[in-house]
Amino acid sequence: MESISIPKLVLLGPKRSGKSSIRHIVFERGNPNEAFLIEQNTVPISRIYPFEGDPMQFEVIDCPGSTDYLEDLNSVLQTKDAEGNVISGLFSPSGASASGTGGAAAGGATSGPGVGSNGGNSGASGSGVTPGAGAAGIGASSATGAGSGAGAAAGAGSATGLNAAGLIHEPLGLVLVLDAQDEENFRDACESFIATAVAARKVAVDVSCSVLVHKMDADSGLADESRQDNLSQIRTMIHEGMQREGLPQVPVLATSIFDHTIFDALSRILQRLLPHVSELEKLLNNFLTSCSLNKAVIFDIFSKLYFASDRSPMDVHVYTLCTDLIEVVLDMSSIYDPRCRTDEEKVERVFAGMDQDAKSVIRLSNQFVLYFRHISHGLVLLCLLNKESYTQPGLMEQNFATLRANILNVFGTASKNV
Ligand SMILES: Nc1nc2c(ncn2[C@@H]2O[C@H](COP(=O)(O)OP(=O)(O)OP(=O)(O)O)[C@@H](O)[C@H]2O)c(=O)[nH]1
Ligand SMILES: [Mg+2]
Repeated sequence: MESISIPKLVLLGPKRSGKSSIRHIVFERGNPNEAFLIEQNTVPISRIYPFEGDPMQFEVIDCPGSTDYLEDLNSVLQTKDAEGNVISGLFSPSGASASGTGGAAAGGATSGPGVGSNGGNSGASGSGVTPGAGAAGIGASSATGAGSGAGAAAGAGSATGLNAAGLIHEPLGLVLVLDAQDEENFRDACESFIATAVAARKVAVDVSCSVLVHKMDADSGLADESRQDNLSQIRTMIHEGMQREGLPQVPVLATSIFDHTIFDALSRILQRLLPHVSELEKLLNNFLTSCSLNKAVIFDIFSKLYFASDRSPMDVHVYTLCTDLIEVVLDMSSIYDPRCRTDEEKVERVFAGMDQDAKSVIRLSNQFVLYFRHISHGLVLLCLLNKESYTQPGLMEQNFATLRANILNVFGTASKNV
């Protein structure tokens, strides 16, 4: 089966920092109040979101808690031959023959089910993924079949242990999730992450890193002041580490599953990974000007993440208004349908009933109008505008028809380029 190249978002971090909660709450519409029920995972969990066939697909890999992120990355990014068989881990021991550029290095073992995305025994959208038995590994970790080799010191990211440059072509997002209360682990986790970023940039064409200082909420049991102190401590560690290694600075974002911050952070992170975001932003800017809008955003209706926005900054009030409207549309569309018991069923029914004319316009009690249109698959357009600007709905319809055609054109071009 031909594998599809889609961006990968890898969640790394110490045990219990909140990686699986983030995956479940954001990408699977989980209930934050039930996050404590989520079980610890001991193998990486890989899933494709939002849905099969969606024009803005990506893969999320939720790694088990650890402190050696280079090893984690090695186990989830394996190279495969033309038949999709795993032939090596990403980082081979230095003694192994890392063959030429673009070729999969032969250093690793030759068997073992794939981890993560699109191959091996574990389907891309399957549940658990088992670390490949044959992954070449780094340092002391499974050097199976690779012969001796000194092995790069785990976490050190030594170039001696790396395979050929440019091996990974799909955009790779590395996200370090830290528990804001876990002061003891901050330094080690940050250093291990920086070493991983150094190593990943040697083998992947397009890597972007981010740090989430997570559990920044009253439920965490830490006083607000201490949380802020920890946040600035982590910002300094990451800033200094990146500077030392000559790497570009990375965003360090405060998040919690109990408010919009985690959705906002992941929206921003995904916008750096997903294809066509800049084209979509240009189209939204033009639409905003031609219809005198205050804000125009493309959301994924299922996750409530926004994948593109006009150039004006997204603020929390606009985000909340937009996501409230999404909930209203989902509820109204499914209210009389007994088949809609779960959120997933609701969204599926909405898709089934949603055509290109699906639309909702809500006049708010202040001076604003909220405008909703379906674009394609789970993607919807949300706009905020002044009531005075909504005097010619016909013109807005016409402009939207052009916008939608242009967006579909962007996706059409996209699929040809894959
Ligand atoms: N207060 C607070 N607790 C959170 C938040 N996110 C997750 N938690 C809690 O943190 C605990 C650990 O969450 P998990 O998602 O299992 O953490 P993990 O990083 O996947 O853990 P491992 O699988 O061991 O690596 C759970 O009890 C969650 O309820 C948050 O934003 N705020
Ligand atoms: Mg977990």
